[in-house]
Amino acid sequence: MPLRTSALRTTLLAGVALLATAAPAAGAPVGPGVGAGAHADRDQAAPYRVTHLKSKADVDAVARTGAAIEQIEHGELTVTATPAEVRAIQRLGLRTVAVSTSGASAMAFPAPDAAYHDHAETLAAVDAIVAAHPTIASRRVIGKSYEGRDIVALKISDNVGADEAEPEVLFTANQHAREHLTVEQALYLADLLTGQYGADPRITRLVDGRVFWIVPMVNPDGAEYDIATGVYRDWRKNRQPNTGSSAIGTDLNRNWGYKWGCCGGSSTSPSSPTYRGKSAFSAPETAAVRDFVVSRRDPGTGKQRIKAAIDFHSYGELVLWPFGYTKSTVVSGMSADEYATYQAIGQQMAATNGYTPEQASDLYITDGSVDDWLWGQERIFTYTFELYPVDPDPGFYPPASDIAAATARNREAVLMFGEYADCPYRAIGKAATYCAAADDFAMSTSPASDTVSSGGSVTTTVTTTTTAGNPQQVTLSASGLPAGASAVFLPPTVTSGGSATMTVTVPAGALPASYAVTVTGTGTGVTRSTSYGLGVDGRAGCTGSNDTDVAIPDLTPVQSPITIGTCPGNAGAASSVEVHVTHPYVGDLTLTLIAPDGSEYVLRDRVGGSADNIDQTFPVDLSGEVANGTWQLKVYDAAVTDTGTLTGWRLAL
Ligand code: NO5
Ligand code: CA
Ligand code: ZN
Repeated sequence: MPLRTSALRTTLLAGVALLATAAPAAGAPVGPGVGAGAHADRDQAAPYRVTHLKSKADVDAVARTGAAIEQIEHGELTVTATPAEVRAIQRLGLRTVAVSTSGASAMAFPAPDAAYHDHAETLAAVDAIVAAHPTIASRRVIGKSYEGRDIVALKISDNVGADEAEPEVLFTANQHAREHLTVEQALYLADLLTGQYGADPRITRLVDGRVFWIVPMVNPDGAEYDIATGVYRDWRKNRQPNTGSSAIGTDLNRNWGYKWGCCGGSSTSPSSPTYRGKSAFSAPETAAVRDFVVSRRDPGTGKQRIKAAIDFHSYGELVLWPFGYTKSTVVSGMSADEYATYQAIGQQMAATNGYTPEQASDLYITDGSVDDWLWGQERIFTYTFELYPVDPDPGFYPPASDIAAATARNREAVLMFGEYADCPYRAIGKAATYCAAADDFAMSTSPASDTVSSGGSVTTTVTTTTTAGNPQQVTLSASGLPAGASAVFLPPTVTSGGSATMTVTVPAGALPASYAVTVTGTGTGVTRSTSYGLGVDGRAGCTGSNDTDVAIPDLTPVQSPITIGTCPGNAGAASSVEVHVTHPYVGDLTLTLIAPDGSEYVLRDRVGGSADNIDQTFPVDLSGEVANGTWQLKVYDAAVTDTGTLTGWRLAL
């Protein structure tokens, strides 16, 4: 049996077991008639820790002294005892340590542990992350603790200001006050995801494709109370008083509303470390996190956007999955495939951090835990990590020098978990069965290409097809149009599966040429596009082409004619010459257009270096030329060695 089980069992389980038998005495402060003289000097009573207990008989014996047992935890008692009761406890062979109550002014962590973050430092760390990475990090207060401290959530994602259609991942920490290392784990993850964004491609992909929510301190009152005197108080619960009892606190991880208090996995006694509270969500801290989680349901579909969660605890080095309330694996609310998925991912994560993977109830039965609620109620794949160490020494209080290694140890497990968030069932090869394919669509145009005269317009049909998942709204747009041209879609937005007409209107002065137009459909989840070939002709009767090949020898000009006979008046100011030449060294070439009257227009003069070929449209102002007549394109190769071919040209006047 691995040590880690004995560690947790001899601490928490011992406390729970002891409490069960000692319940009548331990359940509440001891009243009149129990313990001689207990009433007389009650107002001299003060808090003490009682250590060196050997058995549950010792607990009973302490109770018989009349001291009020406030807490049984971790093999120790906390009592409120009068001086006479303290002496009686000492006569039992037990030790008493006065607990300071002067902790009204909160202290930070004791000096050697200064690297740990108390509540104020945690908020400051979150604020610093947001300040350093404002485009991918934001912070919100999701509620207040019993004593009024802010419970804060850090959001990390690209487009952090928007609710995008991305799987969301929740990390919570510090439900249990003394489990301070969990806060450091949460802050480590916050630093990792923001600090490595743009640097580590895997983290960049995750931040782009997921939304991370980090709640680093669910139980700030308890955490502050634990450190308030400068000596750790070994506190677990929150700091909410209980009516009818002087015992303080609810175990937040027994206060969640799925099968709350069902199964002997929590206590009804306010003095118990596992007190479940007077009702589910009676603690403001669990209610705040619940309300936050519920708020992440998509308002339209009602679907929970948070797909995966880890709640961090210490200690024991465990990866735990639901349910905690039952030893059964497959029950209502947990199918065989769901259980197999939990087990597979749990084992894969544990293989990366060396923890022990098991169902939560393999450790001990818990009811009202956060995992059971997140999964049972919200269907969020949820794990509990029990962090370093395995052993009671250093237990809940590892030295600060252990923080870096203990938190970085979970890097791989957490990244892997984030990657699974879109479809955990991938871990058992059943993505196709359980994960509706992402919504997707394709686009096409019919006809796929067309020509238009400048000053005219042309229409094509844009068709969208749903290729996966559900249809989505697609907004249409076009780019790559001639200068000044417009594309109008009717309707401008279609539901994928539908079609629209695209009318492209080309201004009179548009440069006649071939344009590769991109038609883009912006969907709710993805963006798709298709290309549309648009040829722009010049004025009707004013265009011509010559596709006869003409060899281009070295140092000898060659010409290719186009005769225009039906173009009234002069050529246009926005005329164009489209030229296609194959040549291995176009830097040798000069291109000249010769008008019917012999005037020359140099289109290109030995530029372009060593590039291959010319496929280019040259704008040229020919408004001083009569249009009709024979035009010549003259090509001159001014250097020896390389030769080529004029394969064709086009004139639009
Ligand atoms: C947890 C379990 C859920 C593992 C608990 O020691 S712990 O209190 N962190 N263990 O009992 O809530
Ligand atoms: Ca995003
Ligand atoms: Zn815990």
